[in-house]
Amino acid sequence: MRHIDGQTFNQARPQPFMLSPQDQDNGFFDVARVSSDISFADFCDSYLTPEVPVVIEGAGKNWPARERWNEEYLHKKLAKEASASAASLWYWLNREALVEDYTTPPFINQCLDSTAAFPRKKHLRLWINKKGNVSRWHYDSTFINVFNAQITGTKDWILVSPDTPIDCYPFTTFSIIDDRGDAILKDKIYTRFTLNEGDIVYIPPVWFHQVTASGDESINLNWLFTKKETTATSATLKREVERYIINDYLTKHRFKVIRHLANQFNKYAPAYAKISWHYSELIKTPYTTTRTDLLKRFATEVLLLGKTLRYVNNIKSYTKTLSKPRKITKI
Ligand SMILES: O=C(O)CCC(=O)C(=O)O
Ligand SMILES: [Fe+2]
Repeated sequence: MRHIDGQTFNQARPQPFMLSPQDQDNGFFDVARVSSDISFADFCDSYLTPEVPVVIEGAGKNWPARERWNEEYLHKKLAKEASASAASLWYWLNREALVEDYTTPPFINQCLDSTAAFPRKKHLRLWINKKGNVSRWHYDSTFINVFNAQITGTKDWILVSPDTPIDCYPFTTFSIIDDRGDAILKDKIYTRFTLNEGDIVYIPPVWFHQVTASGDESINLNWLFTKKETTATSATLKREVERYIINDYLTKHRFKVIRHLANQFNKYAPAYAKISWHYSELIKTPYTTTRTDLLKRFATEVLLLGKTLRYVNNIKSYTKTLSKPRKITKI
């Protein structure tokens, strides 16, 4: 049974992720493109359930936001918006914010409202980025699914499949910055494309991405949700499950000192490194971990410390280049 009331989007068996590499020697594939009138059922079958990225073209072509939004306009609005807060790299908003300027496509509302997704309070992120801003390789933690709408400007995206992971700093979802440029894509399954004004990209859970603001001022709006269940079994999914189980074990450890260290880490680590899970239970996956898997994971992550120390200065210089959100002065 599939998609009854749109509430069972993970019940269907996914199709294996079929690539159509243009060159058998490398893993490049063209991102799928669909029109914005795609139905929720088709979106589930082709993209959401099998966790395949897709660009939804023209969804926002008539949104007033395209004309109205710039940093000054948004700051005036955010000052009056109760739900607005600044995070490390973006602003948080709830779903009632700024709705006079855009319309959420119906299939996105159905994803967010489905009982097959964990309830969440903060559904929207808003990014305001200068030309040239690079969000370096990472995947979004907590198995988040992202719809990223390009409101103004353009962004160049590279997405890497979770089946061909990129090394991250230990326990984080943030890739080691080692300046290898495109060499990082060797042996990866990936796609690259430009997201134009009015288009939305769907980023499935644990897909790696690097995003460069190529247009003048780039403003992006994201809708977020996490499915309660996935049928995916990628290497990155396994890592992510193990990260949460290890974190859970340490934060509930019978020795207070271990609980304390684990909690302090999560309190002070940068957003991308935190491993707290905010939902009622861990996402259901076909993957069951053994003690050996967890020990291996722990060892693998600890071994990455060496590489981390070698590149730690890269993080410092990189963070200086990011366009950070301005403080919101509430009125
Ligand atoms: O737009 C960007 O620079 C980053 C976007 C991103 O990482 C996301 O939508 O998850
Ligand atoms: Fe991201």
